[in-house]
Amino acid sequence: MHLLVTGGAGFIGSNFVHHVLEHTDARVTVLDAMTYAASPAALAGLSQERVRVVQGDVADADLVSGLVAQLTGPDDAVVHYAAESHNDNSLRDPSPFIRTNIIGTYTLLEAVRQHGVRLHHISTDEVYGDLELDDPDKFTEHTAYRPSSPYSASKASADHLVRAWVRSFDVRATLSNCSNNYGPWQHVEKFIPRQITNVLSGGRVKLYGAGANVRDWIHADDHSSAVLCILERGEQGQTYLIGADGERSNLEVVRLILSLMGHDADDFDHVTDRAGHDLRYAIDATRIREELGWRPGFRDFEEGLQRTIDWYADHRAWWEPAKQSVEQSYARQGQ
Ligand code: NAD
Ligand code: TDX
Repeated sequence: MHLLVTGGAGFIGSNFVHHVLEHTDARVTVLDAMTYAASPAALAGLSQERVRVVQGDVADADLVSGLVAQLTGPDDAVVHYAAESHNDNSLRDPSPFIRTNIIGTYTLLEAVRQHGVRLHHISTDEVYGDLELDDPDKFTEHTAYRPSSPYSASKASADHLVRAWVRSFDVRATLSNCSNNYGPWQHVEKFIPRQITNVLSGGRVKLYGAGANVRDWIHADDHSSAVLCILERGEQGQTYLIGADGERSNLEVVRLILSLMGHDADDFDHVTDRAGHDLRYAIDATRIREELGWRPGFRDFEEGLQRTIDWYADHRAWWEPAKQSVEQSYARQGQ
């Protein structure tokens, strides 16, 4: 098997590359534009016989077509992670989100259509908008799309394009919408790494608004195992929601991080809330569990968080160069 993994130098894409190397005998080509969010270090030391890294833009039609044309085996596939991924950035400047997330996905769809190659498209639970805190129903594969931010609207657009290419052009594709990931190599702009590295660098923990917003946390390793499971056993044209029943309010997460790091759990700042801030995400992962037999490996969020804290404490040289400019940018927004 030969996989083309777009965005394979990012937080989740690089985790998937490691997962594939450990659990299959596949070869991997990574296509990544190496934006500010990429971590080439996350791919360092991997077998050069099995992993090739190509720096380039997923919206570059000639480049993408040439790479997709190399996927000639029956099980070969494109796994499409490449995206602009941070909501706060999409509120400051939506344009790269439109280009990468929408035009990039369109470019890839045209290439897999031309060459008859299978695609797995990586999406997010944010396409479904948000839930009330007391809503008994979680997101399912049948929930209507209701995205709130430029980021989630661009991901929703991409999902619609994939489904249209499946129906109109018989493109072989599967989709997955996953909940919030945490783990090693996540950029310090994101919630959990931001707070951990604030504590590690002597800064203050920053909670948007009152912190009542709920996210459904899953370890990136479990996202990767779910995607491989879909590649191996998923039904063409089908969508699978990926989640691990990890709902926590942001306030709970902040208090837990502070406690695990030996600080007073109330030693944080409330800062300006995010515009249009989604209240709650929650995934019902019944389909992937029952139809494909997938199960998450991480059962204890506290243990996964402790391991993540230890990882950031051990990898200062990786995150420190980005930390100051990220915090300056947040400070300009009162966050
Ligand atoms: P990330 O920002 O850490 O990584 C994105 C990667 O894509 C980077 O390596 C970047 O260089 C690359 N990239 C950006 N623009 C590109 C372009 N034009 N061409 C080629 N490569 C480009 O993001 P992530 O958190 O790893 O998310 C990966 C995917 O998973 C995204 O599609 C995201 O929407 C989805 N997702 C993320 C989460 C989460 O919690 N982080 C949850 C569900 C779904
Ligand atoms: O400093 C912060 N303080 C804070 O309270 C930051 C950066 C965030 N927050 C809040 C906002 C959210 O309610 O924490 C929550 C999580 O924020 P993010 O890490 O920015 O994630 P979110 O906006 O939920 O989106 C994430 O999950 C879905 C990923 O970034 C997306 O790529 C994915 O699609």
